Amino acid sequence: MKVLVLGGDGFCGWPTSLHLSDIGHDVTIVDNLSRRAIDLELEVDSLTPIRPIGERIRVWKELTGKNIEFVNLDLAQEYDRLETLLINERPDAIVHFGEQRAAPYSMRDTRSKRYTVDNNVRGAHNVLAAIVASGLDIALVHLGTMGVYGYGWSGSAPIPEGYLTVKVPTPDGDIEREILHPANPGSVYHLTKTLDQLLFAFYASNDQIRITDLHQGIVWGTQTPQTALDERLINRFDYDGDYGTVLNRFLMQAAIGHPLTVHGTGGQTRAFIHIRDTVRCIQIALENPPARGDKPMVFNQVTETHRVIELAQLISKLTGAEVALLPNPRREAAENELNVSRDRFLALGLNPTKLSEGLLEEARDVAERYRDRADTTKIIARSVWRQGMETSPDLVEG
Ligand code: NAD
Ligand code: USQ
Repeated sequence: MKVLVLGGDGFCGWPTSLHLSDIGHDVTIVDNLSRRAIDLELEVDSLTPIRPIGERIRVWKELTGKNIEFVNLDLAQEYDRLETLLINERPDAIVHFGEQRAAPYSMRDTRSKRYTVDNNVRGAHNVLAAIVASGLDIALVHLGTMGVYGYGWSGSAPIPEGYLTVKVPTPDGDIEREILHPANPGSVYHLTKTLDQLLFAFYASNDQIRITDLHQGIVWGTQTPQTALDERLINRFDYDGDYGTVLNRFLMQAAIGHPLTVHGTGGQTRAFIHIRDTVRCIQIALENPPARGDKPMVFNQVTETHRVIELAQLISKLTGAEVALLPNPRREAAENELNVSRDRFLALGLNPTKLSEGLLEEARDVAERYRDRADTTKIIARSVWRQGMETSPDLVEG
């Protein structure tokens, strides 16, 4: 299958590109390298030493004989080039990772809010419009987020995969309707994913585009079998206050002897998935597209749920790290339950990597190994959801 991987230089996109290439697909990465530019803007670097995209692709070819093409293109700004690319390349499928994905970055200031909306919503719409303009039957797999559902809705009932069946009272009695699960985003970034959902619903209905939206939980881990082949293929590992996600941050903090930065009480329950399972899920989604005319197919791409404080305690037990309870810079429920349906991927053969299996390997082979590359001034999350919520750096530094 010919596959375009949009955002294929990023944390999820790079290992997915290698995995798809490894199993025989013809992969072209499309990326404007904006994530690398944001590292420069934030004056921070991946904990792991990631190589330039050209070198990554050359090394992959040297080691495996397999070719990956790269196109430097801005999905949000360069519509005409995108349309021409689809017409020339005639891909069977597109996997769309190419969005600004950090909630804290999206809440930093007015500029980053506007950038996140412009980049993500325009990019997603350009992809859809270009598929229609190409006249080709290209299946689209998009990376959404568990955060579209929010964290206060379901109580003990599991969050369904995308859609809810509701009863609407009418004078003639109740009628049943299937609707998109109500959106409840917790950041401007998460808001863009809820807007994407409406774009997908429209284009699936109006133009019969085959669309799969993967509501992924927080990805942890770094390496896949392919990125581990050579250090020059290593995946990125974000640990800074904007892009670092909670579990990888805790692993890195433990490795350098920094207290684990729990926001609030740590009663927030979130969904998690290992990067090795992300790439398998993308493969499964590509192999099982919806039919033309179907509504967007939604999968909840998660394998486990945990409270933040439980993760901190687990890592503290493994490593002896201290746990620090910090004022929460975000506006989010202090505690929540999270019960998620995730039957589809399991039914299609996903065999998940458990936290209990992957954690030690990650701590030893990545966090410990590259600990000297850490810049400790970048650890505390400084982006606040509202004025006055600043985390005092004195609590953990000095
Ligand atoms: P990332 O920032 O590491 O990668 C995104 C890539 O897209 C980067 O290489 C970036 O340069 C590129 N990009 C961004 N805007 C672009 C544009 N306008 N044109 C071309 N390229 C562009 O992020 P990631 O962690 O790999 O996440 C990938 C996708 O998965 C995102 O859509 C994210 O919302 C989703 N997701 C990620 C996680 C996670 O924990 N990392 C969890 C759930 C969902
Ligand atoms: N948290 C801490 N301490 C930290 C960092 C985070 O307690 O040092 C808490 C946060 O306050 C939050 C939870 O951990 O309650 C998760 O934060 P996160 O930064 O790990 O994840 P989040 O901001 O939700 O975003 C990440 C990805 C995003 C993806 C999302 C999936 O960056 O792209 O969409 O996970 S989900 O959370 O399921 O919506």
